[in-house]
Amino acid sequence: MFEKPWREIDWGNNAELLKELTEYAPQNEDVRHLRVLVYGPVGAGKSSLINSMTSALLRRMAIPAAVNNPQGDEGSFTLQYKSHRIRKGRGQTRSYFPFVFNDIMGLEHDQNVGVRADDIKLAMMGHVKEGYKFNPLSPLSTSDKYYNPNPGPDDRVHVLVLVLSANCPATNTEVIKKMKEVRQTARDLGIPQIAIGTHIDELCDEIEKDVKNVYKSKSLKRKMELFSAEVGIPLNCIMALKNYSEGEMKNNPDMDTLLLTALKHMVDFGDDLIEEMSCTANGS
Ligand SMILES: Nc1nc2c(ncn2[C@@H]2O[C@H](COP(=O)(O)OP(=O)(O)O)[C@@H](O)[C@H]2O)c(=O)[nH]1
Ligand SMILES: [Mg+2]
Repeated sequence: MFEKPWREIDWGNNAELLKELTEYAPQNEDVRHLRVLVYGPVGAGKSSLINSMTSALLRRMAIPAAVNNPQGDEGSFTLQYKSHRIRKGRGQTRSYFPFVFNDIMGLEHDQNVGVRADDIKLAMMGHVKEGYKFNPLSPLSTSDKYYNPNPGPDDRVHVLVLVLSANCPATNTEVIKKMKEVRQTARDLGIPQIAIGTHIDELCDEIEKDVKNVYKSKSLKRKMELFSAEVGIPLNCIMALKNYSEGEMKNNPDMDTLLLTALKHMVDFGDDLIEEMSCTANGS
């Protein structure tokens, strides 16, 4: 453990983060919601991340929007393109947060399993319609009814989030190759990128005892540096957090701080792209 954390986190300031996230709205009126595309290997914690950020925002355990059911036929292997929204308020005042999450299993070393890199590209560009079931063996064709030929500004992806487990051995070279391809595409499309390291509690006992130790752990820092080198995402765009998994009944404020901080980064990054899009549209 380092004596001092190598990254400063504003613990105990959830109210401010919640306020900023609750008040957020895209300034571009053509964009109803900011779209976050979450990808990564199966089991990394993508569905859990969406559920955990929902819990952190609502300050209560929420019925999972992205159900993770390893036994069920849906389960982690679902290849359907589906947007997850987060409900804000209840009854008469019911509305949704202006961000949506899409979750795809994109990084399997077995090329017969995961979503294809060319399909991830189509999703980033907004060409994939809700409900499409990805086929690992063939890309979505332009004649398919799930192909959207004219994506609107909120069909496209505004921020790309790579989820990796910190508790995994070195990443497979095929997977790294595919990640690089996806990352390159995102860069060409001007889509900002963030990486999230999950399962940090399983990597380090001190983090398991207290998540506030996250940026004091030497093993986690090494792991994040390794991620950064492997996937080519700068260290300052990689965040670590612990997801809620089975067992928790109540929010943990420190876990929420990490979740909300990560969500705030996603929204800030995505909003940069939305701003840029409106400048381009206005010709300025
Ligand atoms: N200990 C721990 N378990 C996690 C964490 N994130 C996810 N999990 C568990 O890892 C398993 C896979 O998570 P899931 O969200 O389904 O991964 P996905 O396939 O990427 O959607 C589930 O049993 C989760 O409860 C985490 O941060 N810590
Ligand atoms: Mg999942």
